[in-house]
Amino acid sequence: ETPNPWWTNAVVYQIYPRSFQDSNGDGLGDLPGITSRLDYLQELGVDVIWLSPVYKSPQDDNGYDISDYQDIDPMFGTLDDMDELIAQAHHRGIKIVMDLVVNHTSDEHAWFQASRDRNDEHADWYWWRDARPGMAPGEPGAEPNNWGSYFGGSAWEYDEGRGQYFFHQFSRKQPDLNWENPEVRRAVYAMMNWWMDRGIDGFRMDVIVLISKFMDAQGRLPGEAGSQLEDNPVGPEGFSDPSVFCCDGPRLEEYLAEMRREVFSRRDGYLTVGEAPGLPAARTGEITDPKNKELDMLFLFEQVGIDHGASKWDVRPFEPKKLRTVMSNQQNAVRDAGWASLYFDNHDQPRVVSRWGDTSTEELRIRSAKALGLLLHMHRGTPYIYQGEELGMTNAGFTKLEQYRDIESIDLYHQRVVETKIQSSDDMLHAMSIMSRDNARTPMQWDDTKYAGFTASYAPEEPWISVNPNHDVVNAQVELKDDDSVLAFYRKLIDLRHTDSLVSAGAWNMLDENDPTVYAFTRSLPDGSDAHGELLVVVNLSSKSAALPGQTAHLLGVDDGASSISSMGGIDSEQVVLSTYSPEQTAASLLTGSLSPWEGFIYRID
Ligand code: TEU
Repeated sequence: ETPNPWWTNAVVYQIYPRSFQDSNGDGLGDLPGITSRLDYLQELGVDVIWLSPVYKSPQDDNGYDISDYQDIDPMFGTLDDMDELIAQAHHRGIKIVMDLVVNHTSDEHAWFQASRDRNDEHADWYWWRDARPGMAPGEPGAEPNNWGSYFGGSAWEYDEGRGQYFFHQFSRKQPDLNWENPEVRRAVYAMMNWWMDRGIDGFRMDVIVLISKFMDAQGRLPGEAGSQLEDNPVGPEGFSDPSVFCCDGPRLEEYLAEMRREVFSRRDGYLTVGEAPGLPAARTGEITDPKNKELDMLFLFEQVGIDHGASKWDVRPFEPKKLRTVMSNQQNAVRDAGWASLYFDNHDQPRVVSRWGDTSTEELRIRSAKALGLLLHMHRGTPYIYQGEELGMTNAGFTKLEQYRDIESIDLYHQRVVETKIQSSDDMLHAMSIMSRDNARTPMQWDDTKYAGFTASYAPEEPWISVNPNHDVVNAQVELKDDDSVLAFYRKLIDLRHTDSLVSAGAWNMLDENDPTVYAFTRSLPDGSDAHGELLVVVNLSSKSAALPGQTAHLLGVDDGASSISSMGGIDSEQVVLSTYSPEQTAASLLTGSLSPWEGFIYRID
């Protein structure tokens, strides 16, 4: 039995550099700012930092549009600053994982600029296609097929210079690379090795499941003239959805295995996590099975889709049963082989305490932030903390279009409200206040000064996006001094993962799967292992009190009223390992069989 890899009991902290810490007063986060905050991260106890992109970029999609993979954008600093961050992080026992964005480059990348010349050696590095036969190039409707971009409009952009269209799943400044071309793959692997040799510890791979596209035997994409493959129907926005033809394509695992061989086969101590929008949980077992030597883990999207209707702008209420079903699928997919990532927050998702918790009072915000953190971290997998999640930071509270910065929110506002009138302005602005990616991108809240300590209060420049007004009470400075803060609670969760092998390695078993609001499960190791007993995790995911569900009550020996407790040796508050209330309050809840709002706890059963 090979020992579990180091990342099975590691915790990863995601930094969105633009919003983490500004060190030179330009209102933009930067690398020296991150380095100045490493002691905070070391004290929190995280093992790895995942850095969202800091490479040279026109910043059309906040750095996910890269124009030079081997240089740092001046807004963040220099390669020397990057080397210093790597050294200082390693000095504190923290690894650095960078964001690999190779499904697409920026249109300002030298490769793309060269590719615009049909005779250049880079001519076939992107997806170039002629206009539909019989149509004038550049005319509406002349696009090679009906595919739409995730950021609105057609997924095809006409390039006058080359006289052809190029494909872009994301913005028109993010042309998709042609992974069918071995030269593209070779160049990507060379760049990855250059970074690994520079001392980083792995990659988070942006939309990596989209790099292999479905084509017919002649290489024609679905819906293209003469293609054997039928396209999806055109939707209300006037375009068809390309995702099913670009997700988990026929050569994906071939490419992932090749990348593993070319970059990681002679290395150790690294971590690879692939972002997998659209990938069903069942595929995780294969792609992260160590035998297949592809990826260590994946970011799945089913849990961050449970409150989406036809689109994420069609917001549905949070239903704990839906969350339980999705998380259960993900846990079962890697029960025997492979590994799960655990996340609710990142730079693309609204903040979970606003999304699924309750921020109507400070007490409920704190309790629900702790409850959701405990729920996530106690599953089997590697937990990811997004900057500020450990503070219980909330959504931005924006009400006006001009407060937003994210290309996805702004471009889709125009597509849905102005161009196609799918939604009214009020509806879309309301949906954006709940779902926009900018909710996660307001500056990190360090203290209660004017700009929350993200940038100096005397800084010449305002932060690039507004600071949340609640930074006067929600900030690291105040929480570092409070043993009952969300921050202190996250530190305990991280410590538990480092010290208790039941948390990192224990099997996950669901309880009471039909309960509408109480989410319960156990973590246990096979008999004879070093950890004793099992851990019971119970979370009331609502702002109302809730009855202890049947299977859970039975496991605790409290299922037939208080009488049995005295005979069963009773509930012992000493066995409450962690609670969003006090151990004594939770012991009392178990005696009465009624959980308080957002009461979540871990109970050790010997
Ligand atoms: O996100 C991919 C992705 O699927 C997101 O666009 C997500 O689906 C959407 O934002 C939720 O509505 C990655 C990066 O994390 C994101 O920031 C980039 O915009 C995108 O890829 C393109 O690189």
